[in-house]
Amino acid sequence: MTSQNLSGGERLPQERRVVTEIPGPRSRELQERRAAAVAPGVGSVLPVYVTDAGGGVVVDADGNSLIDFGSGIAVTSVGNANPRVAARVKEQADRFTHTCFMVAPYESYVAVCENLNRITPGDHEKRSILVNSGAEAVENAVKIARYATGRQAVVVFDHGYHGRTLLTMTLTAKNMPYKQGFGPYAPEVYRMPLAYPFRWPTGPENCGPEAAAQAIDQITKQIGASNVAAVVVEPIQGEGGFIEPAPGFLPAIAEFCRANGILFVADEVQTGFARTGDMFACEHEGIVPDLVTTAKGIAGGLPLAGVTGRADIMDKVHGGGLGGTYGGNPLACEAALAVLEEIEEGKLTERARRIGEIMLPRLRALAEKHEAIGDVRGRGAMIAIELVRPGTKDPDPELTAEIARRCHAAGVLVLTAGTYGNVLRFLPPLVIPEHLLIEGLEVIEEAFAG
Ligand code: PLZ
Repeated sequence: MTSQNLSGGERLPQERRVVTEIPGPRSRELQERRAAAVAPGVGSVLPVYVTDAGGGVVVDADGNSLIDFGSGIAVTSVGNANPRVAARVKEQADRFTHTCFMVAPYESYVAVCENLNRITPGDHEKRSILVNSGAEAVENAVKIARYATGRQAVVVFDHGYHGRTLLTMTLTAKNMPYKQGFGPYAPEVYRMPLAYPFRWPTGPENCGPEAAAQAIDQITKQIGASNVAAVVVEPIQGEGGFIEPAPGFLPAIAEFCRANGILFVADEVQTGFARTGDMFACEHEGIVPDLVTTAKGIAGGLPLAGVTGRADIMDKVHGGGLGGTYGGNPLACEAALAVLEEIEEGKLTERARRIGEIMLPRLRALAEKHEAIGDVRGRGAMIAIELVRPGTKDPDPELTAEIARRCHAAGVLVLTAGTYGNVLRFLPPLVIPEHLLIEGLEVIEEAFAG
């Protein structure tokens, strides 16, 4: 193929094309093969088997071309198989694929860390480490915070998601499917109320200050501030249902942390790299975290993640205390350098904002027509609607699954989320052509019409 210099958008027709049932016969055949080989504990939102993807579409083995409103869970923000990413990875693969940075280092790892130190919030001196997954990043952030503070307790929030390893599963709020049967969980993890505007008992206006006061009171009374190493929080809860904490909540928590020697860890794994219309979601309320965890959108689909933090904290850990065989793999680092160029040159924060400006008004208009839509929220290209039983705030996960099914059948790949499974979330690639974004919205509107 001569796809080297063509973007996915030019290489693949940017169209929704449904030529079989979804999943079609070829995908169903592969699904049968999979059932005999792959453990069923690993799920798939939509078992169409992918053969190609780029721009705003995912193409399957039956020749269907789906509009991508998922980006592989907020990963392929610069487009799938982005040509600059693909070229850099190919070029690197021809030179060397691995040395292990802990054995013999290479420049691209350093360059990725320099970039992370430059673009994460705050202009203080920073250091970074690279690892393989979001969970590993969060796990390392906790290790570093405990080391630097000499304290043990970690505070997390309702509706939080931080990964599937033993520690990060413990940090994660939701039992099914993440925790059920996988205990016992790690000790010294404490969960606090989150400022969830749509579900705050006294209304969204009071939510930020009240939730912060409750959380701070509980931390003080139940744990003791001086025992807390870190507060770990997603600036917008991802798997928890794209909950934007009410204004004032995060700044109040950050301020409390600062006053009590607690490290504020922003888990920007899902929200990072231009997704929300800022490079990092923390910037929205001017928060400067002590540590930031990143992954997903950082490397266009190559497995890479990072922890970036204040130099005085990061410098404390003894040499050899952090690492891993593949952390900062050279292919992934080259991909990340290409992604950062694409984001900055392509002004993708602006693209993300534009996506939000198109989606939010249309979804709000849809909510006017359908009582089942209780809330429309999100920032930039991280947008969700929460579904409830009409006239109540009771979650409606069945309708949510049904709407997702209708979208899938019509060739739009949407994801669900939420503690109650009643949130439809939209994470289009930031490079999605506008006509596909609008067509995807039309399909969602039709799915609600029945
Ligand atoms: N922190 C905020 O969103 C990953 C999980 C999908 P990994 N979210 C997608 C699933 O069901 O496993 C995530 C996140 C936030 C951490 C993580 C973990 O990142 O790269 O999946 O380990």
